[in-house]
Amino acid sequence: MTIFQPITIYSVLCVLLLSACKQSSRVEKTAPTQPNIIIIYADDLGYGELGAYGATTLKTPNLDKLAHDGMRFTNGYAASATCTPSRYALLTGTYPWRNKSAKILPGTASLIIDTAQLTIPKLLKAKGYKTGIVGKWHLGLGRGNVDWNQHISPGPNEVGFDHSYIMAATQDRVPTVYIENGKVDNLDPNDPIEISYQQNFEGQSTGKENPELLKMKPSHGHDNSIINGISRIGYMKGGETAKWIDEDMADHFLQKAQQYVKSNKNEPFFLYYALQQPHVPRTPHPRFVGSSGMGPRGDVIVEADWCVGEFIKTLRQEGLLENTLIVFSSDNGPVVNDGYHDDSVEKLGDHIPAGPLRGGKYSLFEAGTRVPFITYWKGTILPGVSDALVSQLDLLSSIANFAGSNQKGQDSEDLLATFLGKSKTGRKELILEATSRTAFRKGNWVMIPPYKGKRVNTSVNIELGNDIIYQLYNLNDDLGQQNNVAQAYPEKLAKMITAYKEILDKKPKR
Ligand code: NG6
Ligand code: CA
Repeated sequence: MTIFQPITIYSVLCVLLLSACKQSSRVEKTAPTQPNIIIIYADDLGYGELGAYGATTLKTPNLDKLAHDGMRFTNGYAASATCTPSRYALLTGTYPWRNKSAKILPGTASLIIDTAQLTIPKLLKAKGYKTGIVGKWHLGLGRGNVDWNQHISPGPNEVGFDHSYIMAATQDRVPTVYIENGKVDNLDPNDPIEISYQQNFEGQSTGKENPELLKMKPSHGHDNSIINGISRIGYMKGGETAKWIDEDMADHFLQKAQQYVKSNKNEPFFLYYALQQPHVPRTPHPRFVGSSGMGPRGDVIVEADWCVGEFIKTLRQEGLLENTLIVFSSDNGPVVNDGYHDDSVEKLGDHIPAGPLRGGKYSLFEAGTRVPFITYWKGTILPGVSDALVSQLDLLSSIANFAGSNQKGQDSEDLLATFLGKSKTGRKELILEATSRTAFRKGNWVMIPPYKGKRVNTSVNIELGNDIIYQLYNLNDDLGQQNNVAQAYPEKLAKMITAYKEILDKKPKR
């Protein structure tokens, strides 16, 4: 009897251990232990554009719900007042002014993220995440002279994304095709694509020479190749079957994002869903035409809001909502007329895209970079409002912490507790950037150094923030930056200049 006893205990232990192992592997399959992460990123959506941020005429119920049920940041910033630099900073956690290529790029630009550089998808991949991007890229592709008919590389797949379904640059720039994992989607090899930003191809109509062919006319720029009745920036020939239909783009990207979630739901995943709205050309699907009463600009914001609602619905249906951190923001501030006559100015009515802020896209004033910024995680982030100073730059180090990685971005602060609503502490200071100029925020003060350029870009009707003297604003009592108090607070100004220069001068440029 005594001989058998240890064996019995041993076998009981083994059975227990085995069943525990089985159980844990089963648990892992159906409910990943690491929560999913999704960044939904709008293009040119201003601080005052959502109901949750004070809009009254424009209705954005789905984004409002996200904001009300999650954490709504009132001092959340994009790293720049234009697209490419903001997206560069978002993915790398590095200030865009450290990279001289981080400027608005043509569709033929080379990839501006070094393939050796740390990115959000790269660090997540190392932690076992599946990583995907659907939507606008605008960070360059290839190494110059891209042949659009071959495999296009390097691109998103070489900087950390397992899966990519993108447009190369912007909706108003050629090539107007979707690219899946480096391959133009639906391309007929017998009708190859040719792209140039210098000269037209023989026999191709342009907005400049054939305005009668246009359904949307340019107001400034945008008068090169005509595609789908809209003239673009740059010239394109061929690739007929691959060309996107602008009015279907929102549905198309939404479907790809939903598909991505469905096929990756059994493992932890990261999805960067980069919406194309409300950037020009604004082309709502016919079912949204007239939905805002504000013309195409309002209509595509309603459409984007709907897309977010549908996307969240998919997460709910797949049982993923309680296990997914969602971040929503925009790449830069608003612009009403950005190059097409689309009734955006005429039909704007009472809507104020910048809300209480001064400036807009391209501007060093607050509306250039301060944007809607929402974090949402059902059941984990308690509803609230946070005034903490946060930047999209900070997502890299915070997400790293979230996923159990000790990686850090060069200029990225770990504000995970703040993003999850557990702390009200933000960063102390932040360099703001707009079209290669910089300004500085510290606490509630903003300092803009002197810049000689014109004060107002009259084509887009936006104050750029330029002045020949130093500007200093106290956002505490002057959110709209109406009173330059540089002269009244010389010591404060001097301190701001020193702190600003310290950051600009001391850290190495890439
Ligand atoms: C500008 C375009 C503007 C927009 C912007 C990029 C002209 C006159 N204006 O050069 O329409 O495309 O670039 O916007 O061509 S961003 O949001 O991608 O930075
Ligand atoms: Ca943009």
